[in-house]
Amino acid sequence: VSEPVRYSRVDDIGLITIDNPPVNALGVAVRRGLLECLQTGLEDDAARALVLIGAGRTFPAGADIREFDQQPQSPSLPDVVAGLEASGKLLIAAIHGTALGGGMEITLGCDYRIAAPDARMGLPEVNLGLLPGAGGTQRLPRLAGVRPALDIAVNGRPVGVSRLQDMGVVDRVATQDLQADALAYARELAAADAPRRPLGELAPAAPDEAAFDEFEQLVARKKRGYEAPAVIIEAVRTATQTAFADGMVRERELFVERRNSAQAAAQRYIFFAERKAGKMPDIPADASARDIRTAAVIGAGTMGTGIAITLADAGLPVTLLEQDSEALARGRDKLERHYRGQVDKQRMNAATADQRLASITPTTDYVALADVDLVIEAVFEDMDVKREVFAQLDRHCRADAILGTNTSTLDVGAIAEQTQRPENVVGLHFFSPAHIMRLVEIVRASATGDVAMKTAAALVKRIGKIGVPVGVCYGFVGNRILHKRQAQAVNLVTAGATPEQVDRVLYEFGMPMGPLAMWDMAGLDISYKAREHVRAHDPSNAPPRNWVDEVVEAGRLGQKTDGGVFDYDGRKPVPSPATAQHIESFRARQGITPRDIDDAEVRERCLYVMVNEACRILDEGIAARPSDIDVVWINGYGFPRYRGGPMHWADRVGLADILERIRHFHDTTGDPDWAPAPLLERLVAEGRQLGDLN
Ligand code: 3H9
Repeated sequence: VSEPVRYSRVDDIGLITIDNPPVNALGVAVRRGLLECLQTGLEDDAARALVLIGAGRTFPAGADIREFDQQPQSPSLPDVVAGLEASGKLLIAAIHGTALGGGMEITLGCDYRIAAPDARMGLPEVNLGLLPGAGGTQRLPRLAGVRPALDIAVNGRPVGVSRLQDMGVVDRVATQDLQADALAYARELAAADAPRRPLGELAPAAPDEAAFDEFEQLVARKKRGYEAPAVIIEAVRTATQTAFADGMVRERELFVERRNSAQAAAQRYIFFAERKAGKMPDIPADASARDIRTAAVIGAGTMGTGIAITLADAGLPVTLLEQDSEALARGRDKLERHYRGQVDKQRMNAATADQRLASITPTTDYVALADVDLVIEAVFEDMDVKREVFAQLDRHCRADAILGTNTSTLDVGAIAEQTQRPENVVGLHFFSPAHIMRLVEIVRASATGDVAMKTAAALVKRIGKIGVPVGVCYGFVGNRILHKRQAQAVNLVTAGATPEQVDRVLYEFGMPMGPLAMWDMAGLDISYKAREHVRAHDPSNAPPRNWVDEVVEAGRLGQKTDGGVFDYDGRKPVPSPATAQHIESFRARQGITPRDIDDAEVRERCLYVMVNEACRILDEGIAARPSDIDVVWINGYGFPRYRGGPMHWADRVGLADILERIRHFHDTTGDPDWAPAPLLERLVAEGRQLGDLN
């Protein structure tokens, strides 16, 4: 077994190398090895200074997150950093890749920092419901000041070398080989008798009330419901008030409290769930993804242009096809507006924007697709239209090209049948706006081949999104569950709740917006048309009429008509007297006397119905594992990450309690949506949890 940390000497400089693939996480073996190698280096009389570097792709990307669910083992990371800081020799960190969390904190225990030009550093603990716990909240403000420390630790986003230099975190940038440059730098510092620089010996950081105020407001506005950000601010404030040793004690207390919190457990869980989501155990390892060098998008509407932007931003040349030149020109306008906006907001320089735009080639001719590797169709959601597109694609595209459809409701298998290559047809369900939302459901029809699935998954990862493989059913995983929740929102109002109450309860639970406001945003007419379609063509499955049908028929379609379920004050939903009228008259005609509905019932009905439907989805094999459903709902619908997703949350509530309420709602409403899912009944009978199926 190779040692995860090793010591060597290059002429007169000692070199400590951390070698723990894939990301040099600071597990217990690394922590022990670090202290041992440090000792060796200190005792090595021929070493005038020591350099600390990571092997492989990165400097340590942080603590080993898996250890947070286990008994802590010594030495702790704060002790390791303290050991480095107390070193009797000059210690230089040589940083490449992503020095994150504990990785960045280790560099703060060193005297000097040299970085590769494309290195990044950050404190992403906040994303795991934690605060930096190895001195980051105490050393960084002392080194860089309160504002940069808050920026890095509260936002949790890694920053690049030029900003790190401005902050005084990075002292020098490597010009050629990092290791060689770091050794030379160490030699230079030793020759100049450069002073050691232990940050822990500095006085408290200068307070910056304006920065504290600003970040407190930011947290209230943008991190609603999350506990860690405010704790990070508190820890940084401590760094301005107390001696270093006391600050470290406080940081430790806060860290242990956070590490043991339900939010941190949920956020850890979802960190690994997102990485597991793309893994498809049923696909043999020898099925390899096809190389994708060029792509095409069919349809230049909102979805199509969003997808084209995403592909172009990932460096793929894109052909964008529309049926006529007017539609194409409108699409082109959208793209231009988007990239101009990026430049205006300083997210991109003009040259990059021009280059991205130039990498999207508009066309109206399918012949232009003769040589593309992958196509994503994003035309109007209508089976006949899609069939026609796929017949064309089949005629013009290479036989081995992968053909994706962005349908959200149609049967991917039926679309695939239009082609001579159903094994190369796959669903790629993006969420709107496609260039922002991270989720893509990768839909596998019965004929979809392993190679198409692997290729789609690789592409989704490459464009920076999270792909979740799902099976074919109406609405796939996300929207199928959504429809059940929306129906409960409507039924709750019919029974006596107000739309405001339903939305408030779900907002307070942590959803970004209530179910009814969300519907107004999407447009009430879309689901209305779907209901009417079933009523006309499949009367035995016809959904009963509801008050939302009447709101739509009165011309209130949502935000786009300045009112739907709610009226709008700008973009803020406010109670609508017109909707109240529709609800009242609907109830009267149905002979329903409204009753008082408490918030607990709203919450239970909207959320437990999701759990029940998710269990059906799992039983049918539409989703591979409960954690995939959590990934879908967090990244596609804004389910609060700190609750870990509906499945993780359900386990915390207790499946037995949930099942009891589901039975109660079934008995009292007779609604088939409340028929207990067999999987849920089995799990409760066996005393197991959804998490056991991951
Ligand atoms: C911390 O440091 C606390 C301290 O302040 C205080 C302590 C007292 N641990 O993401 P990828 C695995 S908190 C364990 O696919 P990429 C990952 O699961 C930590 N495992 O690669 C995956 O495994 P598999 C603060 C980890 O290139 C494999 O590595 N640090 C860890 O897309 C590859 O990962 C963070 O929060 C870890 N820390 O992205 C950083 N990190 O192959 C978390 C990764 O079996 N990590 N793995 O599926 C990241 O953000 C990304 O992994 C990184 C690479 C950007 C580094």
